Amino acid sequence: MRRNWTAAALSGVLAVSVLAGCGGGDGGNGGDSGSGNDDGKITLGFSQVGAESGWRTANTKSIQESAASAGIDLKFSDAQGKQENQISAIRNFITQKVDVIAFSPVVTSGWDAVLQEAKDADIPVILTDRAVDSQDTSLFKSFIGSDFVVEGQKAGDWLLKEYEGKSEPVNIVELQGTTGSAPALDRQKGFQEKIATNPNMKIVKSQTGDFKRADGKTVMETFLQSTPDIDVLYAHNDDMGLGAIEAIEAAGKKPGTDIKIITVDAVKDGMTALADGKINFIVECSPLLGPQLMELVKKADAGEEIPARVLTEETTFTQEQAKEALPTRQY
Ligand code: GZL
Ligand code: ZN
Repeated sequence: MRRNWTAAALSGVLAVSVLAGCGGGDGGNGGDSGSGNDDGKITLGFSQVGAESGWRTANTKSIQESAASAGIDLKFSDAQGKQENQISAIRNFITQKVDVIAFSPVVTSGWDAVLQEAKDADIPVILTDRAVDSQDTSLFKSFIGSDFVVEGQKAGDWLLKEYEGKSEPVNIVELQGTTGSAPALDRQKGFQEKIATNPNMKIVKSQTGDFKRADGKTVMETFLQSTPDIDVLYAHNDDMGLGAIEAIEAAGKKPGTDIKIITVDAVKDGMTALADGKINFIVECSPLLGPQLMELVKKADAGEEIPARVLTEETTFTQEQAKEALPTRQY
């Protein structure tokens, strides 16, 4: 239900202003009947990346639960990691005349055309979790998500402290997230700029594991076969780190001791491995974006201004902190 009434219209004959409000206000927006439910509820079309990791599962749960508790009618689509599926889902939402569209773009580029179509249909779009590289920021109302460069910097800072005052070479292998995705690009950038300040540190291998546990395992196996002395693994998410741990143990090495491991996310499985000493440090990336997203959706539907950037609160965990946090961990 699009509510972009002006105060004047509201003070008029409500029945007329409701119709006029829907057709009038910002020069006509096709009204609210398009989304097929005139029960006054907001209809939100959400296109999710997929179900590739524990983080994604927790993120989906947060969005679905918070839509329900906000009384928002959620049309949810899972793209199985494919951009073309997200683009067609967004086109479907436009055809269905949903009130608001939100999505987590699997990769940063290739969105301008479909975002322009949503804008032409006067449907506000909110980006969640991952960003796009569109230069035209009028194509979306807001981006709510983490600063992945900062996450990479936090990982790098911990490693610099870990090797402070030591002089031996530090050979690092890196499991990158999905190629072309904002988290993979920026977590790599943030980490690299930090370790560049220590000449002993070198990333000797770097390859994508697509944020998936199975891929993290197979890529780590190739790293172990080709690189005799690996001191550190930096994995862009817990799931790939957990897969790598299986490969490290199969090679007869102790994860967290023979090879120090840093990951990002802090989902339950990662935090458990951290508490067990198999991971050394985790940078949190909160998936619980649902409640804040629904607030933004309500404002966007009402035609209110919303902040262009909403940064998620998140922290970091050592092994000790993981032991304390685990019992009350929501995801
Ligand atoms: C980060 C999110 C990433 C997670 C991965 O906000 O996009 O995608 O770090 C997930 O676990 O697959
Ligand atoms: Zn070494």
